[in-house]
Amino acid sequence: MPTHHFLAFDLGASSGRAILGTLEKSNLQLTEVHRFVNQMQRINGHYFWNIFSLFQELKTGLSKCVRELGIQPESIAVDTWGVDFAHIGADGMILSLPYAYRDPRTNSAMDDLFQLVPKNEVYRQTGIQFMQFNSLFQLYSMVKSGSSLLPVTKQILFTPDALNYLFSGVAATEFTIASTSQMLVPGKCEWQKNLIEAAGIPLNILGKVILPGQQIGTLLPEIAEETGSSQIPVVAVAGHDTASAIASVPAEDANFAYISSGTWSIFGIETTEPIISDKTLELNFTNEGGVEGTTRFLKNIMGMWLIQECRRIWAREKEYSWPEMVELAKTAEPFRFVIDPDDNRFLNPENMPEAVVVFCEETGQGKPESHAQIIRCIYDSLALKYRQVLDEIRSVTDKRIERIHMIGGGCNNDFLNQLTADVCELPVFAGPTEATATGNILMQAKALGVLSSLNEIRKIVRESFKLKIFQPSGDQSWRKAYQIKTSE
Ligand code: LFR
Repeated sequence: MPTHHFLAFDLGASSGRAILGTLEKSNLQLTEVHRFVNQMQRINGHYFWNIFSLFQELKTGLSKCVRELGIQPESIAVDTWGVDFAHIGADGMILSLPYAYRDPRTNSAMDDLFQLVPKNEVYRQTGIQFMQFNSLFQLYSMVKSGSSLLPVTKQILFTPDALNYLFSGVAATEFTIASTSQMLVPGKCEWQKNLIEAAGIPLNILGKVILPGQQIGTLLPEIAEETGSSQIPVVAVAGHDTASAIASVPAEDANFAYISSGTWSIFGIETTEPIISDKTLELNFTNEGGVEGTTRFLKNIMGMWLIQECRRIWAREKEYSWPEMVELAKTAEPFRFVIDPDDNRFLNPENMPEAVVVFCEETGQGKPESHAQIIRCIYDSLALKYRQVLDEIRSVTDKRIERIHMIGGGCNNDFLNQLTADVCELPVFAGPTEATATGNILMQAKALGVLSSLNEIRKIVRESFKLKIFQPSGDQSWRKAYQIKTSE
């Protein structure tokens, strides 16, 4: 097999990267070509993504790959966070900066929509976890507030689709990212028409949904010229970052759960069919679309966001590195303070450490006084939340779960990996760190006919990356806190 090169653009809520994947036989090597900061922009009291500067950064990534590394990739593909979308006008222009999902405009949108379509009905029709920022509620809030943007929108494109569009001129809507909208029929490339119409959202702004793993177009000539690239294929991979990450879980069999650990901790299992019942509604599980006909049955847990935000606030006085924060946590008493990481107050507070302290005080636990105690509280609470979600999954499926695959940037955190193994009482297999870019790259290889199946993708991941295994230590000190937490 000749050597193949693919360029992945992986955008997260706090950073974006261009990563080159070099595939030689069954060995994949990654090279970070370009990295840049991403940040919500606060404008007129609202939060937006600057899609135009993001696009510029992606072009820089491609140009560096071609001009500095001297490598012409065979294709490019984009993955990003979920739910957000750009508005395309009748003349094909992107009409505004896309709103960012943490914008408060959707604060009451769920309750408002449930007046029109009851909550259980929305769940039955979509199988998606209720989060106020799902595209369904974003769009409904625009309908309700009489947005001036919606009437002039010809089509919406989710973030990866919008970037693909800027690269290729082709407006395609990819299944995994569309599934985060809460507007698809569960497990299908089909819009849930009645729900969309009941919400007053114009159906004609939603494009035909296509499966991941196919070429949608080629690089526009002017972009090829600007970047020095040839007119290579633009591929729709699993456009949702989490779906790309899960495609690269290095599992040999099906008996695993995964945690995709980044700004969010995404805890779930892979299933062949959506699981939708009164119980999964009550527990608020989601059924997002995966690659090759799989469903991602999972829960979004507010993950490293809590740590990132503490770090941002404390940086006004003291800048901590990530490892320093972990070392600090180790000095504090375990399981002394516990929060619910998914409490709404943590979604976008002005001051995260203060929000954590107030939660502890209001729940009668006293007041964490030091940074160490706050960080320890967040890590302990995440591990306890993982255990809770694991128990919930076990209560709704009979799937065997023998180990947890921890993937994504957060899997470098040995402390949290061990804590997770202890509290979940399962071995934790950590790696790959670059799960999302890996899934993106290997799906490009599949789209171009170099690879043929998800099994083959996962075999390459196993052979290319070294995993670290954390065995449960048997320490039971978490149990008391877990009992208090689950009987709240
Ligand atoms: C992770 C992620 C989650 C999604 C959240 C918001 O980056 O994509 O899966 O729920 O961001 O879109």
